Amino acid sequence: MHVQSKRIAITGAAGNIAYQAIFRIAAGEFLGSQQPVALNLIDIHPAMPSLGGTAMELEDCAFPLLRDVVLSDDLEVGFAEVDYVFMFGARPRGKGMERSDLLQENGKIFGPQGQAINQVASRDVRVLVIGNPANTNALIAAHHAPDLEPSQFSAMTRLDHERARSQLAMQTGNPVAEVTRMILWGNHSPQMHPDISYCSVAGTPARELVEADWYRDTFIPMIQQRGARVIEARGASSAASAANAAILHMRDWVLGTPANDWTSMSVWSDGTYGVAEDLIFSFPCRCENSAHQIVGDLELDDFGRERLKENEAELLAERDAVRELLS
Ligand code: NAX
Repeated sequence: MHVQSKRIAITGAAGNIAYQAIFRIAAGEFLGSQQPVALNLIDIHPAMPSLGGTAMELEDCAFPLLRDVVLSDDLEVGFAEVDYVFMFGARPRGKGMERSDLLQENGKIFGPQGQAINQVASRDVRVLVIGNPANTNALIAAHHAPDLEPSQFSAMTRLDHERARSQLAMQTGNPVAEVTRMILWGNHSPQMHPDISYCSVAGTPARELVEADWYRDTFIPMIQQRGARVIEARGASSAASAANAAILHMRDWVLGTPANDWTSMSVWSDGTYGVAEDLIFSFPCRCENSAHQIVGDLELDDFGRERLKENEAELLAERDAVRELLS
């Protein structure tokens, strides 16, 4: 039986995270071993020679599922009829650059990209923004795609979610596969809130397995600062783990979250948990057939509610800083 290829766009394709993601996607780790794929690799003009090298390596892998590779610095070519988009491309924070400058500079990238996706991508496209500040970049892209639903855009907090699962597994001496129902709330920033209130470890509530002090004073800051610790150690930011999380995020969104578990995704807020609408905010989500649903019926304690408010305030301030870039 002939199976039609799915076309996947990857921005920032000449960058570090993309280099860790592209080969895994071409090997079938995103859509499975029966689904042929075509890759549209997008970057800025000066990166095209380097991208040519990546294309040669893809040929040299002779991946059975890989049917086509397009390289482009033209958004209308790059996003034409794509089914899925991984947006890694972004400007790094330069020396002396304030967070507000970074928001502005990257906002200018994500507006035109959202517009091009709106014009030429598949009407069922699913978009994941990884480039920082990821949540607000995703909001800008969604605002520039009025013919699509805001729910077709998301930002990545999955790396933070997996970091939290892994540290809890190590602290309790369990295999990480036994850690379910972790929640990562809010913004992909040091303000993010990793929440173990509903987490289960090998069937036991996590709260019964760890001290409250360890959770608040050690675990939460460790997850919030993990990206910075990786940069200190490697001299470069997380790449393989970020690529892994991006593939997990998209795979669960499209193919579904496991039964009896959920994941954390930054998605358009519809007011659930009292979070202001029109923000891209990380919530616990269940997915099925490329649709996500926010798990909206969890009780929050005062501590959790305060952390959500802090994250909401930070994202509202980010939105205000790019107000003129939102159409
Ligand atoms: P790199 O600097 O290695 O790569 C970025 C790539 O984007 C470069 O090839 C650059 O030419 C390209 N680019 C710049 N402007 C572009 C445009 N207008 N269109 C297309 N491509 C463009 O960064 P890398 O280490 O790959 O990180 C990519 C992004 O992920 C960064 O913004 C980084 O901060 C962010 N991260 C987000 C994480 C998350 O959990 N959400 C974690 C990892 C990472 O820090």
